[in-house]
Amino acid sequence: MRQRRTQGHPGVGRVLVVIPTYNEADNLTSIVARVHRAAPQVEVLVADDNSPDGTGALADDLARADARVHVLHRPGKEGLGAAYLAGFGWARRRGYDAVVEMDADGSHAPEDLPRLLAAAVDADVVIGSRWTAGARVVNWPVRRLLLSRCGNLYARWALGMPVSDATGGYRVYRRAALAAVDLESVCSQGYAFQVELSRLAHRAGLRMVEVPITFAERERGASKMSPLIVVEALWRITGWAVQDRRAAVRRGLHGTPTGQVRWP
Ligand SMILES: Nc1nc2c(ncn2[C@@H]2O[C@H](COP(=O)(O)OP(=O)(O)OP(=O)(O)O)[C@@H](O)[C@H]2O)c(=O)[nH]1
Ligand SMILES: [Mg+2]
Repeated sequence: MRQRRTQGHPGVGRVLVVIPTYNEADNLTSIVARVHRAAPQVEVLVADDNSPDGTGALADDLARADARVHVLHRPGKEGLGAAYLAGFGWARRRGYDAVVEMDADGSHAPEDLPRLLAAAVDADVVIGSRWTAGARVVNWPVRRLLLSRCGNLYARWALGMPVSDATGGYRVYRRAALAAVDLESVCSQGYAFQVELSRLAHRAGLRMVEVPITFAERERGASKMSPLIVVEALWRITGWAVQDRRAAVRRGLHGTPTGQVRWP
């Protein structure tokens, strides 16, 4: 029997889990089933970039069987950031109270979702963190561990944000959080996309909370991580850091704030 839509998550309201996909046919069915086992009341939006492996058609099958599943078909591969922005817009137009970011590859355990949503009751942004006490990273090679750890230390130092895992992509944004940041100004794609949203949220004065997660290396399908994504993140973080320092100097000279965030 086709599942019906739900009434929402207690204390948070209607929740949409946005899952961006590119060639995730081996993972999609299981991740969506795990989401609904862990949190039956949430809805899922698969944002597929016309995956050549048929992930989009598979998502349509899942949506036909379950009214809690939706599909956003995009014409071609444009990167994680663009897929999430399209998903956020879709959620805002339909009045969801919170949006969750989750990878399709199983690295973000749906079983952690109830804890993230519980934290969202008193926060604007919840970050599932690999680098706070109680978190675990499973099966990652040392070079990936080092890259993530060093990248996050650099982002924290360069941007002055009290966030341990600014590159992490397992998050909850309450509706107020998405309204408070200027999503149209966001231009980055990979890891930098998560850092950029963290920075905008921090600058908007939003309540950000980190919850430890168990992060596992993907078991099926191919990673879309590339050296370009790392270079983009380093480049952009350094650019924002320079921008922030220049703005601080100008404030010192003229005594006027120069924030980039558009306030609601
Ligand atoms: N729609 C869409 N989804 C994407 C794109 N690139 C990556 N994704 C999805 O974004 C999620 C994260 O991508 P991964 O390939 O796992 O990248 P990653 O997690 O940074 O890298 P690994 O740790 O190596 O897995 C997955 O669900 C991908 O299918 C894209 O261009 N468009
Ligand atoms: Mg991954």
